[in-house]
Amino acid sequence: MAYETIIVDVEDHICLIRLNRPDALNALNSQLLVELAQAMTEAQENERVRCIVLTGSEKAFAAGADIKMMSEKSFTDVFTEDLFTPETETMLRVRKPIIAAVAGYALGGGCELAMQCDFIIAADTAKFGQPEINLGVMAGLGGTQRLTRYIGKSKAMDMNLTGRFMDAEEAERAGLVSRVVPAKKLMEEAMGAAAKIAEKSMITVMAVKEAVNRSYETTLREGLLFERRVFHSLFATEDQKEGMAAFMEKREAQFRDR
Ligand code: CO8
Repeated sequence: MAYETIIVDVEDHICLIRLNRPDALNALNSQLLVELAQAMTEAQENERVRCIVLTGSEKAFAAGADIKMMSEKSFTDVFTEDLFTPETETMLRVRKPIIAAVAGYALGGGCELAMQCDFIIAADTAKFGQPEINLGVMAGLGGTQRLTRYIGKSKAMDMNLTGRFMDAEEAERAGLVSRVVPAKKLMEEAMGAAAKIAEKSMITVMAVKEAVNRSYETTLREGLLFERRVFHSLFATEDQKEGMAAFMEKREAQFRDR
């Protein structure tokens, strides 16, 4: 499918999706989110794709939801259309791993979109924030919920109430991002991480993603039981036999996703 607001490339088992509204610092409007949902669905369905990388530009991952688009909307409008919800929920159903590669601004809905990915690799230029309070609104796609779980109440309150930006170093310290790299190395690092994941057994990769995500939805006891049962079930796969045999034979495993 031809897209206008994103650029999609599939190469070496990795689907790279670039947000592409440079004039608006990749602000998220309905078209972009519909196209992103479509690209994510295609990546999920494409058997060649084993990992997805979502990125923006050097200046901005995304500077938030499109303020120009939202400014004329009424309560009735946003409530009735359930603004952005159907589009963004598609991404949560993707079972393949999604890495966010963030340089520059990841603000408001941009920070929330990055948090919907499985992990975030940040350039040293990255700036995260939930500045919606400056617009007389608040976060609506996870900025008060996911962010609080990721960085704790105190910092989440600080970010959401003052609207201040957090640089990459602070974001790593707080646990929002998994690693920080020089901006020039961002894509190399993100694609390298995706390539590493692409080498693994897809069944195991999807099981890990499901189990980690479960930890946010359930009690510790239930989560541990879920983890243990999924661990047990992986012994039904050929890839478990191959992975353990390869270790003992001191060779690389050849996983076949079954
Ligand atoms: N929406 C629309 N246009 C934007 C946005 C945005 N969020 N951010 C930047 N732009 C546009 C600017 O208007 C400007 O366009 P133009 O040249 O036509 O005037 C262009 O991008 C470049 O921006 P600036 O000139 O402002 O660039 P600077 O380098 O001076 O500043 C900043 C960069 C600091 C990122 C600044 O642009 C900024 O503060 N942007 C807004 C950040 C913001 O408030 N984001 C939160 C938006 S609200 C939100 O995300 C809610 C999400 C929840 C949705 C929930 C649904 C359920």
